[in-house]
Amino acid sequence: MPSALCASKKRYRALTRGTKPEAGPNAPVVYWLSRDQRVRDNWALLRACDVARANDAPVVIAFNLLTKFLGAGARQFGFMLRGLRELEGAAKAKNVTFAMTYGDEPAIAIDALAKKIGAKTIVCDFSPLRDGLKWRKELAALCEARSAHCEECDAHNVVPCWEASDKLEVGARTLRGRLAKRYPEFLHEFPEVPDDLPKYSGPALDAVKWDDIIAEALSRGQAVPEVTWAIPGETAAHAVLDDFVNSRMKLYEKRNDPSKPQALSGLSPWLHFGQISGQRCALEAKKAVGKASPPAYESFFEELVVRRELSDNFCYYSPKYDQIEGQKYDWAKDTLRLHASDKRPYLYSLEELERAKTHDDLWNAAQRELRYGGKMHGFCRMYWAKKILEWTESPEQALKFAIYLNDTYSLDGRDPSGYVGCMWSIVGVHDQGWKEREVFGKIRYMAYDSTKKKFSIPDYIARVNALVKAAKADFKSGESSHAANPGLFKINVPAANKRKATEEAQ
Ligand code: FAD
Ligand code: FO1
Repeated sequence: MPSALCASKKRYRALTRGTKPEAGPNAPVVYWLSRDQRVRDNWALLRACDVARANDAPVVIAFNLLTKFLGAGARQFGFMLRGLRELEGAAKAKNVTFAMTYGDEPAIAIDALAKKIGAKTIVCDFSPLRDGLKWRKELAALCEARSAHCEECDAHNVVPCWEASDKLEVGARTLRGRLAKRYPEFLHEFPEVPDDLPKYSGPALDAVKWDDIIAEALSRGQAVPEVTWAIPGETAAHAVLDDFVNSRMKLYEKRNDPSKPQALSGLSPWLHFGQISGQRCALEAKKAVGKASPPAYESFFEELVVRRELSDNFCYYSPKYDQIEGQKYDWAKDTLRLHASDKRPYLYSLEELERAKTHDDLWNAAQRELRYGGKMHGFCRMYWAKKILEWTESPEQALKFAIYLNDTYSLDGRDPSGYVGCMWSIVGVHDQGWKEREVFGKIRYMAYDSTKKKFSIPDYIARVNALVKAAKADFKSGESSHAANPGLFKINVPAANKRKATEEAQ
């Protein structure tokens, strides 16, 4: 038997009871790909390959296309589908067939596909969000009913979420040490996907009509159009990582200055859709540490691994992760309740917020960056969410509005880090109590006057104005201009990966 590619058995676990992985030349292994949309550096795909290799079976990657997902529009569906189109080609190069199913009942669709092709083993990737958990549970029940085997493999986190901790962590302080103990076991290089797997030769699978499904998704979600600067897919993701670790990580200590956006990696859209592995980013950053400085690398690692994996921990162990009750600690819920009827200095409707019509030029710029650029600077996200608490009728309304705006406009929204970011800002999750004040109670406050001492607000506003102008021009022309990228970094990809060239090639 070949040695295992997914060497650690702790990365995956069975979702069905009383079954074991079975496969054969006429019984392919299905990898149901959802959160980790890549071929390289994907533990779930590697696990599927292990089961296949041990049984001389082919691997089929199945993706179920939803019609709606947490408010995503053309911006996010376009990014995802264009990335998947590239993935289909990368999978084919490894003898792995890509199949698409459709509709808002993914468990039923994936199980039907598995039955059709005679698959008795399905490997899923992992998500701590409630819909992802529900889908996988439903699929496991369907598999169990026909004695098929279903397992999940955490391909998103360095340390699998359930291995990192078996409980809700207080904060980064408590998770950091737990993760560090497990790096020797989990933070290592990835093997290649083998290219000698047998080719799938079962019942014919429908070819994916990419142009049609992309056109349909864009038309359905046209209220929030695509941002053309963000080149989707694995190749672009690696180009962003390469540019960051080799040329920009040295700036990372300036990450809290929104007028210097190149200091941030800009990786979150690709990480969110799993077009790149967080573990790959951590490995490459470590290799490039000599080009930056140890503190820059360490701060990046802290955000990329500790904070990101803390978000999964929160959503997994706090099922109400997007509601005030999701905060476990009474001090925060009590203080918000006590100040719920405090007079707000301003009150804005959702529409006023959405259209950036507040009295605050910094807040309006941040909202415009989100709306037109598809990604808000990390520092501004905290200020932006806290001001929504200050200017809406209640903490419940503030949280609802913040999550709605983030999920609707951000490429990286609908993500554990987004729910935790909003919960940190508005509900004090992973934070401590601060000096009590109106509206916020003991929740940490951020003031315009102190923020303006930290960076040049006029420089940030000027940059966002240029971004909005470029984004509007791109929208008309279909071009992809540098100034429209909120991170102002270059994405060095072959011409074929660029938007216009790709479409002309169709
Ligand atoms: P970098 O600073 O280069 O960080 C690299 C990676 O580390 C990020 O891509 C991300 O995966 C991770 N990371 C960085 N900061 C955090 C953090 N505070 N918590 C968890 N992971 C982090 N992040 C999202 O991915 N999606 C969201 O929808 C989202 N919404 C947010 C909303 C609010 C109100 C707040 C306060 C934060 C939110 N964040 C979100 C976290 C963070 O702001 C973004 O991850 C970051 O700005 C992404 O840009 P970057 O990749 O250039 O960041
Ligand atoms: N995952 C899917 O399996 N199918 C989809 O159609 C799909 C759409 C989608 C749109 C926006 C977005 O941000 C993510 C999307 N995802 C989709 C991925 C989804 O986040 C993951 O499947 C999560 O694991 C769900 O909890």
